[in-house]
Amino acid sequence: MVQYKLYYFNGRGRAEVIRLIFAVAGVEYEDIRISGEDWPKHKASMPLGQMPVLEMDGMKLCQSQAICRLLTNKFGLVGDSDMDKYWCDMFIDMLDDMSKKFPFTEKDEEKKKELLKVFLNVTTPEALLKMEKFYLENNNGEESFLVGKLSAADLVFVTFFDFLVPMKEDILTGVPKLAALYKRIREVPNIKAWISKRPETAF
Ligand SMILES: N[C@@H](CCC(=O)N[C@@H](CS)C(=O)NCC(=O)O)C(=O)O
Repeated sequence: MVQYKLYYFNGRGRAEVIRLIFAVAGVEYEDIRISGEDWPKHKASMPLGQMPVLEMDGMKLCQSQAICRLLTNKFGLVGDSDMDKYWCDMFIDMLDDMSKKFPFTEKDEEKKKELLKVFLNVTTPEALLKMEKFYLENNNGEESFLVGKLSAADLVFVTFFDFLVPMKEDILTGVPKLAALYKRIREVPNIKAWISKRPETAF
């Protein structure tokens, strides 16, 4: 059996999709959380001096999205047909575009507040309308997961909105089908179990 160790800070951040993949697949791993204080001691031992890092039978792998693709391919969470795989990647790219617009790096607090307002009230709701349209077209109007069966796209979606919903509770109100999808993903038994036991962290 492959031995997995996941190294990250004590937060969901860029590691949470990886944790959800393990939860859905029912695969054991060591969830190693390094404090900010201890990080300088570990930095040099990480391939790119950053985390998350997944250690697989002693081999340290970096870059969260590449790790996710490796695991979702391995555990069958990418959709069955070539077109489902395309849609899975396409939804992930859409979510990636949305998340890149979050003002993470803005240092000026006032400016950040303004940018965040636009992000939560304009930019993201507009992108969500397009996403909901694709979701319904792709599933012939059926209310299933983003590409029919549960896939990496759903895990990226739920992780992103677990981050945004506490900032704006009704962010999904304008897209009722995606709001229902968000709830449906969180009700998947292995996901629900992980969410209920994962450490409470700010982000
Ligand atoms: N593209 C990388 C980015 C990794 C990254 O920026 N990691 C941050 C935490 S989210 C980090 O390790 N920061 C500490 C440092 O750079 O010293 C990925 O997705 O894995």
